[in-house]
Amino acid sequence: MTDQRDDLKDDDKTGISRRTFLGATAAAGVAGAGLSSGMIPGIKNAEASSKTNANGLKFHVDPGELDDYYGFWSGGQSGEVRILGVPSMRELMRIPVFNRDSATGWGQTNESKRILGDSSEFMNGDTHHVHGSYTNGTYDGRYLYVNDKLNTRVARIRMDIMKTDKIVTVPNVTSIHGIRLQKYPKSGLIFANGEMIIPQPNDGRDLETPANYWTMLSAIDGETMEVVWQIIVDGNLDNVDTDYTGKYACSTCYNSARGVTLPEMMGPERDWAVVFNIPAIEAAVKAGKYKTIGDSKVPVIDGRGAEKGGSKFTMYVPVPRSPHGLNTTPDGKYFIANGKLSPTVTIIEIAKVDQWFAGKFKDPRDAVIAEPEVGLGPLHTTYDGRGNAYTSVFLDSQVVKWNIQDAISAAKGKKVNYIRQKLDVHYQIGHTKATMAETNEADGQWLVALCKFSKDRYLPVGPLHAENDQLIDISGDEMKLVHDGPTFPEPHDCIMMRRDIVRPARLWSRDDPYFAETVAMAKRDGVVLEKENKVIRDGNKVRVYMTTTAPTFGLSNFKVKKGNEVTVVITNIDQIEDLHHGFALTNHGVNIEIGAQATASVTFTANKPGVHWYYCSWFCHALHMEMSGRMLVEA
Ligand code: CUK
Ligand code: CUA
Repeated sequence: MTDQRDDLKDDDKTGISRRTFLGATAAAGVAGAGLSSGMIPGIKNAEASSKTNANGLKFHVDPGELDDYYGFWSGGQSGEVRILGVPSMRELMRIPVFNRDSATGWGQTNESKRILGDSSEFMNGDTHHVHGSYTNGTYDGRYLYVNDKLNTRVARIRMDIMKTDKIVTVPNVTSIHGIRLQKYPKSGLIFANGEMIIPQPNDGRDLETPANYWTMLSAIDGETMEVVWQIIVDGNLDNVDTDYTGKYACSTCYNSARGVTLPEMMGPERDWAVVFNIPAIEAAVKAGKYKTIGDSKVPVIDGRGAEKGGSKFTMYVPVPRSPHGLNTTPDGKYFIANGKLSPTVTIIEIAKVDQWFAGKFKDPRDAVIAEPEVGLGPLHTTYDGRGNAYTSVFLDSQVVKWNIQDAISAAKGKKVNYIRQKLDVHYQIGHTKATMAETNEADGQWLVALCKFSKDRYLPVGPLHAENDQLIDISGDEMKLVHDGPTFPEPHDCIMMRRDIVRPARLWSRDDPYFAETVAMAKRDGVVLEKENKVIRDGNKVRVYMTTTAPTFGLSNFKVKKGNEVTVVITNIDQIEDLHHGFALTNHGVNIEIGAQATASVTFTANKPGVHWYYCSWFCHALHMEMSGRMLVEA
């Protein structure tokens, strides 16, 4: 990993803040003049004016103050991931993943196209679930993983540079919805739910024979991002979570009738939560007891058999029909499935899952130890680490706080009210998530309600409304709504991570694998990227290498012929944190970001004879406007 920092509040690692640099160079009018001047204290804590609420938790983050948590939000139809500060709910950054990004050139640079791979033909995605990598049951700050429901992909984001670094298209399934990571000893495996059922293989056969449509859970290696095995199930897979020993994944599974129309899907009274026995599946794969489907080489295991309660790989726990969210309690004791159409949540005891797989009892339903009623339309549940659960109820537009042990006692006949509080949210809530809730360090400080609707809550902005991510203080006995946060549609889910876990780089490292292939290409061309400005002509191909340092490009012009395939490779040799340059080529749709110490490249065809200016598109210097050059295209 590249440059990492010990203390967020230190000033720039290089000892030169961007502010110092810009101020000094603006005065001197030349690059580099500010390098020896002193630091400007960048960040101050303004404790005096902090606002607290009735629970005493500070929710107002003053200018210059830092948030306590990083929030990672999926971006829904935008296909991206967003970074928010919590509790301020300030949006800090967007990470393009499956979308195209005009600011950074994601989807346009050669480096990003390599990562997008074959699927770079798609310009979009639909991200629902973002999760952080684990070591020993809690976040380790290495990676984020996110699904693409639209184009059946899973992407990984490196948390040091906060850029997408691998994407895999999952074979044999269509539409990846829920994803979760193995929590112990580390992730390990990424479990991805294929949602919709399709013929196997989906090559034109069985078009009119839905009885032959199936879907699968896929396991992806978190390091290589290769699909290592898949397992066929009865029904459609919705959401998934894992236990805290690395043994199980559990998915909600609807459409047990495997219908293809709504009435067919609504037929049965019960669907399932399916528990996957990971060691049993891995043993079968290792023993070669699998098949492959179509062109795919991925081992496929048969995990069907719901009518018998399951198989040695799967346990089908009956739950009320069309369940949705599935969330493991941070103590690792229970899987909780959310009823959606039923006003209940179903508590499955994981110790009983062990017993069932060991053959100690027959009916998987006996692993359900309580099914408390919480409200209308339960979608997702999150936890405070103090024994309370918080369930989003979509139809009631509420977050319902309830006590897990009390709900279990009530199911055993004890007269006890397990509901602690129902808080109105504004409104039509989808996911809800508490800080660190998906880890064994759930700390019960903040909870976010991701509301799908915000009508009447904000200034109207046309028929399309913002969504409303509401921040709720859960540190005390009572939930307190403290903040409304409008967001661009549609974050489905988010996670919130203590800030000490996240160690972002401040500058690129010259040996970063992100642009290693481009560096290798330069080497083949005999070009030293950090020093040389050179044009290499290779038949119809032209490779233009140049450095940038504020406020100049290494080449003030370069000449090509009409029809040349031009690759421009830029290396930003500035060493100043936050000092990016852009390479924007007019009338060619080219605009990419080059971070300090990074190399980025872009390839296009020069098909218009004439003079075409390129300019720096990221403000970098007092003479930023003058940072430009000409591409001369001969007829
Ligand atoms: S799903 Cu959207 S509200 Cu895709 Cu996690 Cu439940
Ligand atoms: Cu370089 Cu603006």
